[in-house]
Amino acid sequence: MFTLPDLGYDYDALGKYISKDIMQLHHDKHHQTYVDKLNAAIDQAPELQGKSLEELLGNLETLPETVRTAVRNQGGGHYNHSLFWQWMSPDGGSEPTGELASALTAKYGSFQNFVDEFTTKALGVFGSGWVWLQPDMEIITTPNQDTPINSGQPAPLLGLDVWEHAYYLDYKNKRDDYVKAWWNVVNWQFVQSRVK
Ligand code: MN3
Repeated sequence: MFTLPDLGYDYDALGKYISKDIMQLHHDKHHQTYVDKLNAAIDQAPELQGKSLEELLGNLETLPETVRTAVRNQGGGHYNHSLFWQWMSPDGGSEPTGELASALTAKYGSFQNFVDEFTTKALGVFGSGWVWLQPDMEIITTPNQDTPINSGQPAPLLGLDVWEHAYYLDYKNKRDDYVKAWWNVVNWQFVQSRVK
């Protein structure tokens, strides 16, 4: 059985950047639904019980066809959101330091250039999806709840949810304002902890 992880901070902790209403809806309703539907799919394929989310998502083609799409979508949703809550913090914002800062500067010329490029990719996602910073410092996007580990890529260092449910209550259709605000809550310590 998969379970909904705690946020790790209060619903209103991200203040003016991402409201309590969004955090409650996003965590308690959207994420909970991914967990519930993932568990329902695993119930249909008992041989998958006990497998980790990484094992399931990293081997989608080996799963029974009857549950493959559900695991991809609901399991991906659970995986992505479990990380997403940790990628934000009331103490977030500012810039990374150390090895990560050096790697980003080496790749993009400056931290601001990285932010600009990530933002451009976020605004370029058509419909629902995610933007990721990968360990090789490439920025990639995936549609829906797809996640880099589906396609055998390493786990992302950082990711941003650009589904409308992540911002519509606060920002309506203005994804650009949401992405701009989100940089103020990025938990660079957690991102850095994922650098191997
Ligand atoms: Mn979401």
